[in-house]
Amino acid sequence: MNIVKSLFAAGLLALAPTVAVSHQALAQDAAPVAAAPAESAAAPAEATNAAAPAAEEKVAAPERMKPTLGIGMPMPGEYKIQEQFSPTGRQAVWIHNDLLLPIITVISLFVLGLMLYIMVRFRRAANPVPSKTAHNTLIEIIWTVVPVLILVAIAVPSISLIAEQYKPAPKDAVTVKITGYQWYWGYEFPDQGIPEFVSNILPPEKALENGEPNLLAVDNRLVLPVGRPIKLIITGADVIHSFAVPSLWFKLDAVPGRLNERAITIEKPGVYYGQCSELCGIKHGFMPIAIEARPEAEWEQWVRSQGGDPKGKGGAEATTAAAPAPAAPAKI
Ligand SMILES: [Cu+2]
Repeated sequence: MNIVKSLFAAGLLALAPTVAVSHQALAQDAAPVAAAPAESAAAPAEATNAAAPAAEEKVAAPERMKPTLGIGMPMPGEYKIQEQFSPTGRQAVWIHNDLLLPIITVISLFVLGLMLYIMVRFRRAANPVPSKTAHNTLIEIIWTVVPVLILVAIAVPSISLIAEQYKPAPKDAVTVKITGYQWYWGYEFPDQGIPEFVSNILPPEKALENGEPNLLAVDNRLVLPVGRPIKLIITGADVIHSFAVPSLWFKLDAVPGRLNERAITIEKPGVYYGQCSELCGIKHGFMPIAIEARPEAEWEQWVRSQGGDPKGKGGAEATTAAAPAPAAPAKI
């Protein structure tokens, strides 16, 4: 009899916590449990309804832009800087073509002329007894001051160009995170909520079929708005790469563990090609860059087609909003 009593008591003891917990659980969940059937019944209907319009409303991406021959790409036999489509690019080309080249040409011709004059005028036959002049204060002042003035004339616009190139992006800039991989590029629009997508080189036959330059054409282009500041944040995932697009006057290293940043504004719609410009491994020459610059409305359409929100600061706000949430359990 004692054994039966003990077994019964043990059974009660064993079941007690389960019963208590289940009562507690029932008490706590009473309302949700009651509401649950209605919700669960409604849920599939809602899900179906939500899925159907989403499929219908899915925005189609704008048609792939055709590149213009000679624009945003190198041409055979070309020796000049590519035509520029950004304010800093035009400023840089002005410095190169209208300031540096004339100064270099004048100095080279002047030195060449001086040498020819000396070779003729002071040759042994014409000048058998050479002058022993060692110093001439006036000439020494001139050949010190004139080069200083020339260097200052070059320094003023070139330093202002450097400052312009690295000016921080304004608040309304579109942010793109660019990551260099061996051997392709990853693009992400954190504010628009577009997760990283990968951009790979197109095979030659596909590039030809598209009417695009071989070794520069890619499958997924980086689509950007025209006339709006764009903040490019660049990093590398494995080794150092370099994100370079000559016609947009852009080159910035993609260094693992570091975020390099530069702002850019593209002035005209078009396809602008570039390449990785840092020796990064065996397929370094096969990780091209293609930027498709579109008018704002078309860019917004593209963002929607990727499931993003063109106006959204989603990424930044979501991160800030989500930040206090993990802090809540710490208070308990
Ligand atoms: Cu690379």
